[in-house]
Amino acid sequence: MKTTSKLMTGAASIAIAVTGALPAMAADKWDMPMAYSASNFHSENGATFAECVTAGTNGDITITTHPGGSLFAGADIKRAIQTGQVQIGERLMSGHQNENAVFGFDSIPFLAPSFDDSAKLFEAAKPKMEALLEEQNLVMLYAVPWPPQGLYFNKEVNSVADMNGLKFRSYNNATARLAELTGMLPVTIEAAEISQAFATGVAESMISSGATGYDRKVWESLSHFYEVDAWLPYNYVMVNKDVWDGTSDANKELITGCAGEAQARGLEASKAYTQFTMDGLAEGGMTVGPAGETLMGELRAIGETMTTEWLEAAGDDGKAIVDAYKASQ
Ligand code: PCA
Repeated sequence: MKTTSKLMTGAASIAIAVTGALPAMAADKWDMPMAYSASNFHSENGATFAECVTAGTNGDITITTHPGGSLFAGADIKRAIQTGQVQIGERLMSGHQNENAVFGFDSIPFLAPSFDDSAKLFEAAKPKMEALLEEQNLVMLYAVPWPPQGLYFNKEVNSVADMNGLKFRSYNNATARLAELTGMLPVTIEAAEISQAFATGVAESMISSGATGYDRKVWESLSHFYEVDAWLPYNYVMVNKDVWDGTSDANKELITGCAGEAQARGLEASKAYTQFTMDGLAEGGMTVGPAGETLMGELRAIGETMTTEWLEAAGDDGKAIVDAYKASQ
């Protein structure tokens, strides 16, 4: 708005002189829905990013975060940004796997089970992700992985047979498929809702990070966390492309700088939270440790099935991502 007023045409200046009306000088207000609780490290990171933008643009752009699914639930956040109901927001990237299998590149069991591997996989996938998002009127600003994914249960589990018939909370297509292949019953539940789901028995197990179990205090209902290191799914922050295109170059540069800092800070937080939150689960009373060899062997076989299925569903784009990742290793 400020730029527009400076560049105002002569005719507009005359109109103002005549009517006495001032051009709107109101700062841009961006609402940023986020699906995870305010205390989660992604949400804290997003709040710091928002402050960085608000302070750096001298209030030209004010970003207000809305964590915990309080403005839009996770599943609705991307559409809200695409359609301009909000300007910016954060979502689990693999949550879009039902639109296009390629979005699930980060939820392929055992393909990239460490922070280093997952960073390489993300770099391999990034150009395709950016192109896909642009087609959907979205611009990715930064992305941060969750800690490695492990299995939660309300009993000791040593093999896939022990999982048979359990109600399993899923958060994307890959987790629902994992449930099917292990004889469990998938039910999709947002992270913000899981404490209640476990307390009421709607779900009895899940795959997630130590961070999510810790945030949601799942030790109140669950007893075991098995480190499996299946994959590290990404959350990302995206902005509506029309909003982005309408942002001044100076502000774009500032926001890109804040996003770069958020990406680096988020990665460090994710690493630090890996052990911190597993310790927290143990302090809460859970049995925490690596999955046994039998279970791991069975999960690896299921992982191969899921990899084959994903490559079929994701076609040439999926193959190009996996090839680029393998070449970077
Ligand atoms: N927490 C999120 C996604 C992955 C994770 O570690 C969740 O459980 O919804």
